[in-house]
This record gives sequence, structure tokens and C-alpha cells, in this order.
Amino acid sequence: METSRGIFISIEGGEGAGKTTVLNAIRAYFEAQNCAVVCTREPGGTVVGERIRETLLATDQAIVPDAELLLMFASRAQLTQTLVLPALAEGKVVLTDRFTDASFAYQGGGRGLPVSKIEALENAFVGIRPDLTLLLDVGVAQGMARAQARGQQLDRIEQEQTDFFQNVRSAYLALAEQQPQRIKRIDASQSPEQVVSDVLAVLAAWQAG
Ligand code: T5A
Repeated sequence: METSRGIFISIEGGEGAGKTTVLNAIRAYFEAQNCAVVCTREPGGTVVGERIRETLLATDQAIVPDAELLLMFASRAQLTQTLVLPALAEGKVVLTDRFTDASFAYQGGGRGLPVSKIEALENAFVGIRPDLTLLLDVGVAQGMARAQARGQQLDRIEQEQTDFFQNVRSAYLALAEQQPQRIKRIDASQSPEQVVSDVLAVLAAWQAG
């Protein structure tokens, strides 16, 4: 894995975990330190990536798990090479709403694809992991209730069944257990204010350490 001069942070979690609120709070935290901050998301974040995202989330076609995985990595390769690595090389803070851990959780845990396949793509086409990952952990029913309360049509992945999301959550928690230095679990069942407060405390401790 490459090392970089900037800081690379990802925010992960299941549906309705509250990543958007947390991302905005982290951006403000670093801007208060006069850091240049770049925010992005996956799938997406580039023109090509956003087109891939539309394909991935559209509800009119089934996508086989292998194709879904490859599309996630096509978007990720474009994002990594055109945005993440250049920004890190310039010393910026890069905040991303999801990165490769989401593929381990959704395509690995959710779809049941072998971890070895995902690792092979990560090594071949990404070659970098976040310095810090904040895993917003919330129960599946609570997260889906939040997502549904937005009143928008559910996308192709959001239309999956409860078992799928339980497996996604289990895979995320397993990643956090395996990589405790990098992945910090945050209790995202709490109020938005408490979640943000916990996230900022973890960030401060991480920066101090
Ligand atoms: N995917 C992605 C893969 O399968 N593999 C991959 O490799 C990658 C990168 C799109 C989909 O792609 C999949 C995962 C996804 O299914 P996405 O755009 O990140 O990824 O999609 P979502 O997870 O669906 O994003 P959401 O917008 O639903 O989730 P957020 O951002 O976590 O939630 P947010 O902040 O919009 O909050 C949802 C609602 O809950 C409220 C908010 O106000 C909002 O209305 N809320 C809270 N309510 C109460 N208490 C709190 N603490 C709250 N926090 C937020």
C-alpha cells in the first residue's frame, strides 16, 4: 500500500447510518485547522464515477455480483488516480463517503463474493487504504427506517432484504475487529449531535496519537 503526505479518511456504514452529517462535521474540524479539504464519495466522485453510480443504483436492471464488484472498482480506480492520490500528494485532507471497505462489506458480506477476489482488485487497481476509517454502526432496522423516512425511491441496493444488510453489518464489524488501528466503530444509533461529538473525540485522539 502507498503512503502519502496528506490525510486520507473514509466514512463507512450501512444504509441510513448518517455519513453525510459526519462528513460535514469532519470537514469543518479540519478547515478550522486551516487544512485544505477535499470531499468525495463512492461510487462516484468523478464524472465517469457518477455515470457508473447511476448504472449501479438504477432499479431497472439486475446486475450480477461480479459485474457489480467490477463497476465499484472501475469507479474507485478513476477516483483514486484522478482525485485521491493527487490531492494527497499536495498534502490535502481527503474525506470520502465510502471506499474499498464498502466492497468488502456489500459485495463480500452482502453478495457473498470471496474476499480474495476483492483483495486482488484492491491490490491491482487501488493500492491505497485510508489512514483512518470511521465506521458508523447502526442496527439494520433503524438505518433502513431513516433511509425510508427521506421519502425518496429506494435505489437498487437499498431494495435488498434484511438478511443482506445484516450480512453487510457483520462484515463491517469483522473488518473493524481485524483492523482496530485503522477502523474505529462509532455508535451511530445515537442522536446526530452525540454521533458527531463521538466522531470528533476519536479524530482528536487519533491526531494526537
Ligand atoms: N456500495 C458502495 C457497494 O455496494 N459497494 C461499494 O464498494 C460502495 C462504495 C450507494 C450504495 O452503494 C453501495 C452501498 C450503498 O447501498 P451511498 O451513496 O453511500 O452508497 O448510499 P447510502 O448508504 O444509501 O447513503 P445514505 O445517504 O442512505 O446514507 P448516509 O449518508 O449514511 O445517511 P444520511 O446522512 O443521508 O442520513 C440518512 C437520514 O437519516 C437521518 C438524516 O437526516 C437523513 O434523513 N439521520 C439521522 N436520524 C437520526 N439520528 C441520527 N443520528 C441520524 N443521522 C442521520
